[in-house]
Amino acid sequence: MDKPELLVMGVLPDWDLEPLAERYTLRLLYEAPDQEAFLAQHAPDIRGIVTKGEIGASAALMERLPRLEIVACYGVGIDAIDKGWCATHGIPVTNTPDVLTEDVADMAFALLLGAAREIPRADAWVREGTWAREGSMPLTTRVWGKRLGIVGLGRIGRAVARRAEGFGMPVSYSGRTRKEDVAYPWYPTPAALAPEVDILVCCAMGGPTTQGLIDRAAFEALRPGTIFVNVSRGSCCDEPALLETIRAGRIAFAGLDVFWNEPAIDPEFATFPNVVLAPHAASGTVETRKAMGQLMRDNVDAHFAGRPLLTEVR
Ligand code: 8YV
Repeated sequence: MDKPELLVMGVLPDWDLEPLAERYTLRLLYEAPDQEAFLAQHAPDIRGIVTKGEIGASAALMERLPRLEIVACYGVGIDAIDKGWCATHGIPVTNTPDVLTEDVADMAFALLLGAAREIPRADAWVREGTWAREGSMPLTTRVWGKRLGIVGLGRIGRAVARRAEGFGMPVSYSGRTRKEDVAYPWYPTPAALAPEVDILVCCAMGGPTTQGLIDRAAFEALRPGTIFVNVSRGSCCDEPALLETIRAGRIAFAGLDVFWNEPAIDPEFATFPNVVLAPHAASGTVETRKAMGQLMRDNVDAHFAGRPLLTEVR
């Protein structure tokens, strides 16, 4: 019997491609020199899409796949997948929750510490011989014990909160609804949360409901000297307002893993010495990426074997 054909939207590690290729015919869109011609040739036979958080799948693409049965996302955020189109057409969408939660929370703290304790500067200070020439580097900013606010207390937000407790930080959060199972103070909006904290970490999910969630009012409400971290989606922020707030010095330090225009981000971000940047890499450890790949493949296998999906997005 012919192997089902999968359209692979973005680069995946060999440890995922190889086992997939044993059971499926893989059509690697990202390798096609002419994607139009590639789709014209293969679209009629594609039965599954394998995509990534930051790439997704548009209605325009899926409209071209008459035999499409499943969209499997290698990532937890499915904001770039047209879920409405999938629902209308009865196409299940799967993602990879839980397996990446702790790494993303680690990255939030890595960015927080990296920015406030100025780790990139410290590294350069040693590497470039400034230490030996000029002595100690200037003092940095304390992190532990400061008030930490979380925008979006979902799985990742809660993992950030657990770490914050270990750092002796009073935690509060904003979200659409108050969570009954936590005692942290709740604020209905980021603008209400902003003036109450020293550190603001964005962990909200992406998509139309959170676009521009941390708006100009929220950035303007931050206390001067706030540290800002984003490990969710660039779209959750009013990015011009974020840039303005950094420029004005109200945000003293920022650690950013996500941006509006990835990977061609606004070049102004790279001009700030008080901002630590990462290339949407919060889930990017070998261990977690292997677990994400396994879960993505298990979902695809379950679908084609007629078994229940493991992590379907409802
Ligand atoms: C990416 C992510 O999917 O899980 C998400 O929502 O954004 C990331 O984990 C990852 O970069 C894989 O491409």
